[in-house]
Amino acid sequence: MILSSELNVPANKRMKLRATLLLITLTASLCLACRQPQQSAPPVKPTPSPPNVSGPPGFPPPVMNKPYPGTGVVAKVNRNEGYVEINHEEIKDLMPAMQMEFNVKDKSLLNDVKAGDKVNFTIVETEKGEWLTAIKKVSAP
Ligand SMILES: [Cu+2]
Repeated sequence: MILSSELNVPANKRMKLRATLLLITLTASLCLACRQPQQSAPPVKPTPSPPNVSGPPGFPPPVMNKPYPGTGVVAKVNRNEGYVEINHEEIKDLMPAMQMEFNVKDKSLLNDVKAGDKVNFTIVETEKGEWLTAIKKVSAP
């Protein structure tokens, strides 16, 4: 048996040799490890980043330029800025019940409604935003 110290190799080279052997051993065992059948949890599906036009949770993405009918009670009318705040019921396939402001396509739509009125209205989604395109008083408070 030949000991490494008996070889005519300088001490620093022997160290390098040992380090190399260690590296090879480590690499080999790592390779074996990665060939083992995977027992770990199933791969996690990548979560796609939500598109800008996704609907609220539980609702499909809004269909552009499709009229969505809604019902609610007017909370506030702002004719100068052209919006109306409505406490609305669920708008089917668009959003759950909530109180929110809608910009109106035409400010004159707000001429005949005031806070407290129960209304039917129409919402249209466009690439540039959400518009209230029609509003009709059903009953006054
Ligand atoms: Cu809403």
